[in-house]
Amino acid sequence: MKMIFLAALCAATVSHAQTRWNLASGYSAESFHSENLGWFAQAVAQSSQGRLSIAVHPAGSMLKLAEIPAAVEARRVEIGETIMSNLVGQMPVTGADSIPFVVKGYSDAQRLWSLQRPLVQAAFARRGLKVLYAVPWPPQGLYARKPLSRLLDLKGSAMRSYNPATVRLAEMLGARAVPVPMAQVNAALASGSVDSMITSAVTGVENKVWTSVQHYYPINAWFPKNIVFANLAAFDSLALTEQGLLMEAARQAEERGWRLSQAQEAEATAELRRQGVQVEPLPVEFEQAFKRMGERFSIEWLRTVGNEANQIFIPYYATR
Ligand code: PCA
Repeated sequence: MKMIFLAALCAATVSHAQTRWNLASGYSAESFHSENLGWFAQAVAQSSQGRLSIAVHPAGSMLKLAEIPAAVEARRVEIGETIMSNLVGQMPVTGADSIPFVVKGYSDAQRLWSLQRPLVQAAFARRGLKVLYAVPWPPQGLYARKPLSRLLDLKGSAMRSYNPATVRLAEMLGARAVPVPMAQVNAALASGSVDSMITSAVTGVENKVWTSVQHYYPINAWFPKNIVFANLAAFDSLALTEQGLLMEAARQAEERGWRLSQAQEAEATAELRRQGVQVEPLPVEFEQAFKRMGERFSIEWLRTVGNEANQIFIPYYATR
């Protein structure tokens, strides 16, 4: 009898216990992704009435971007955010995010994510990770110091890279890939160590690129997503109610994040213009040559991934 009473007491204590988690992100605190992480943490704290609280550590203040996935796997931090396509080496299916010229707009990006999500969830689960939500960066455009008229103009230039896909593209273009974290883009452009780069309008604005770069070609090359994920064992150790509240907050943060991303695309492109950056389409021949290169890129990726890639792209093109 005493035993039963004690067990009941313990259970009651556990369900009222406060769980404090940390969340590591490598992107700047001002970025819309980080703002959304703050919203997510607050939503969880509110809905769980403080039983689960999440402290957000942006801008690499806890862990650098590249260190985050392994740290969450090892449960050194309970939640992490990374750019999904960075994980293509360990989880090839995440590479669907940065195949050039496949996704043409936000609704395509949504469709891609809904097809990719079950495979991504399974791949994360195999590494002991629980997917919470994913939000895209605005579409990726091409920035250049000098106006571009043909693909060859990029040959021999220094091109900033931020994931394996941008490294491979630079290679295909005959350019030199220079890895630069997002927060150091401005300094890299100013020092002349980078001549061109593919990234979003919003990243251009955050880095005030106009001080060294005056040309932006909004080629909508791809819509890479940031993914937010928890250590699976940590997730499983939460009470079922908290698990549900966490997933509900994640669902809402995902919806909210997609809306923010889309709003940022328009605002940031307008800001680039206001700051004197010439925003214009690529010359037609350049664009065609670039798209052919994109096709070569996708064939390479399809070959390395095989069947899982078909599971995404056969329905993707069938429902277009
Ligand atoms: N900004 C991030 C990733 C994609 C983007 O738009 C960066 O440039 O590193």
